[in-house]
Amino acid sequence: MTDAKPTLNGARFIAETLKSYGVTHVFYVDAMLRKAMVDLEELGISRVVTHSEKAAAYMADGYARISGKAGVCMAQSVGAANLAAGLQDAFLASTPVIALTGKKPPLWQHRNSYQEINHWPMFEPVTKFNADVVAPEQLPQLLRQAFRTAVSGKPGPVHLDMIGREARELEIAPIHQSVEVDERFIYTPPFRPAPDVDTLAAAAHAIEAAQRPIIVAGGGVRVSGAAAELTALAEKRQIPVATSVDGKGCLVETHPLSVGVAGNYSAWCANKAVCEADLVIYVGSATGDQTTNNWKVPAIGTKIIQIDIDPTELGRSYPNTIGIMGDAKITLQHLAFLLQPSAGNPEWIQRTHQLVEEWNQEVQPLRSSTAAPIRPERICKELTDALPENGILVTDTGYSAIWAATMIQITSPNQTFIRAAGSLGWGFPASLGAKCAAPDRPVICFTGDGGFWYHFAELETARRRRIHTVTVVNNNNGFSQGIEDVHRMYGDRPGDPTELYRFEQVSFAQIARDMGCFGIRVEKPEEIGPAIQSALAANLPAVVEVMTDFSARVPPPWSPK
Ligand SMILES: Cc1ncc(C[n+]2csc(CCOP(=O)(O)OP(=O)(O)O)c2C)c(N)n1
Repeated sequence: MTDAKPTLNGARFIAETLKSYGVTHVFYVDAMLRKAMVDLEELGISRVVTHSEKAAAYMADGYARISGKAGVCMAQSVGAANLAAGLQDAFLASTPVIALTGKKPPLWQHRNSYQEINHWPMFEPVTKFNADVVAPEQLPQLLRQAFRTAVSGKPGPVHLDMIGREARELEIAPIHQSVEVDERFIYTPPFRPAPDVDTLAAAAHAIEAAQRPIIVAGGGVRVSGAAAELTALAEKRQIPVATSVDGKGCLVETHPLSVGVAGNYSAWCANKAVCEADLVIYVGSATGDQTTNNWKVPAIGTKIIQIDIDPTELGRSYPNTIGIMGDAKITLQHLAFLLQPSAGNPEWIQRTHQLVEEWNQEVQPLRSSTAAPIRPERICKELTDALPENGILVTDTGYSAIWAATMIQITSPNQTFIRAAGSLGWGFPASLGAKCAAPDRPVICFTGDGGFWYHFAELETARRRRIHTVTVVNNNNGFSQGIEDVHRMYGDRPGDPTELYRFEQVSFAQIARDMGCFGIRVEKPEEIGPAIQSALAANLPAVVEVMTDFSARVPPPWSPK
C-alpha cells in the first residue's frame, strides 16, 4: 500500500502548523516541546523563553491583542498551573490565546508522580475549549480546532493538554496526515456576520427618535477593526461617544464628540453624559460592572441598542435592549447606510461639550502640576504628549488603569490602547508581547510599582530577545489603591496599617541598568517628557521610573443619586 501523504513526526507537524497559522513567536518556559523548538527555529519562529509561565501567557495575550492572531504560550506539566493563572486576563478580555501543556502519560497517573497533579480542571474557567491530546492521530484535528475556536465568535483562550511531560510522546510519533491550514481562522474575526434587516431597522428607528443618544464603544470595536466605522456613524448623526476602558481610543479622544471613558474607571463627564442619554448604543461591549459602574451608568430601564458578535451577550445586563447580532464593523456600516445625515440635537451636543469642558478644567491643574513628589496626572499628560503617532500604550490594572483611562488621551487613530482586564502585573509582559507583534511600532507600558514587581524579571527576557519597549513606572513604593479601605478597616484600632501596602525603597531604574537595559529615575515633573524621549531612543528595553506622591487619590466614580 502506498501512502501519498507525507509523514512528519509530531514535533515537525506542530511547528509547521504554527507556521501555517502565521505564528511568529511562542512564549514559554522550558521544558515543553523541546524537539519542536528545533523545527520552530528552522521555520523562523521566535522562541521567547520567559521567567515564569504566567508572564508567558501575558506575553501571548499582548501579542494576540495587537496582531489579531492567536498568541501561543506553553508550559510543561508542573508549570501548567502558572500558565492557567495567566490566562485569566485573556479570558476576561476575550483574547485568542492557545496554551499548550504537557501531561505525564497514563502509567504515571494516580501513583504519586513527581511534579504531577491533575491540572486540566484549572483551565476550565479560563478557556473556551479545553482538550486532551492523548493520541498522535488527534493532533491535526485538535490543533486546527484550537485556532478555529480561539479566534471565532467571541474570541478567547484554548488549552491543549498534550501527552508526555513535555509532550515528547506526541513529538516523536509519526503523523500520517499533511499539515492543513484553514486560512479563515488565522485572524479575528474570521467571519463578519451582517445584522438582521428587521432588527437593524428597529435600531435605526430608535436612533432617529432619540433626543439624547450616546454610543459606548467597547473592546469589540478594536477587535473588529471598526474604529473608522464608529467614527463615521458618530459624525454622520452627531452622536457623542463614550468608551469602556478596553474601547479607549476607538474614537480619538480629542474628537469633539468624545466624552471619555465611562464606568468605574471613569471620567465623571462620561458617566454623567451616559446617564443623561435617552438611548445608549453599546458596540462590542460586555456591559459588565466596570463599564456601567455596577449597572448604574446608565440606569436599568434606559433604552439600549447593543451590537455584539455573540448573541448571548445581547440584553445580558439591560432588559430594554434592541440586540443586534453582528460584527461591529459591518453592523456600523449598515446602520450608517440606513440613517440620514443629521446635525444631531444641538442642545445635547452642547451639554456634552459643557461636561467635558468642566472636567478638563477640573483636571488641568493636576495634569500640569509642578509638584514634587510628582502627581500621577502629570505623568499622564506627559505620556499623552510622548506617545508616538503610531504608538501602542499598554496599561496595568488598578490606579494605573484609572489614571490612564481618565488622564491620558489617545490622539491618533494610528495609536492603540490595551489594558489589563484586572490582573495586576499583566502590563509589562503584555507590552513585550505587543512589541513582538508589532516590532516597528513604539510600545509604552504604564504601570505602578506594585504591578511592575510581579514580572520585572522579564527585563532580562526583553534584553536577551531585543524587545525594546519603554516602561513608565509610577513609583510610590506601595499599593495605593486600597489604602483608604485599609485605614477604614483599622478605624481606631491600634496596629500598623502600612504593613499592608508599603514596600522597600528600591530603584527600578537601577535594576534596569544592572540588567543591561536603559533606566532613568525622574523626580521633577519637567524631566518626565525628556526621559521618555531618551527611553524611546535608547534602542534597549527601557524603564522610566517616576517618583510620585503616594497620597494622590483617584476620586470615586460618579454615580447618579
Ligand atoms: C492578581 C491581582 N492581585 C491583586 C490585585 C488587587 N490590586 C489592584 S490594584 C493593586 C495595587 C497596585 O499597586 P501599584 O501597581 O503600585 O499601583 P498604585 O495603586 O500604587 O498606583 C492591587 C493589590 C489585582 N488587581 N490583581
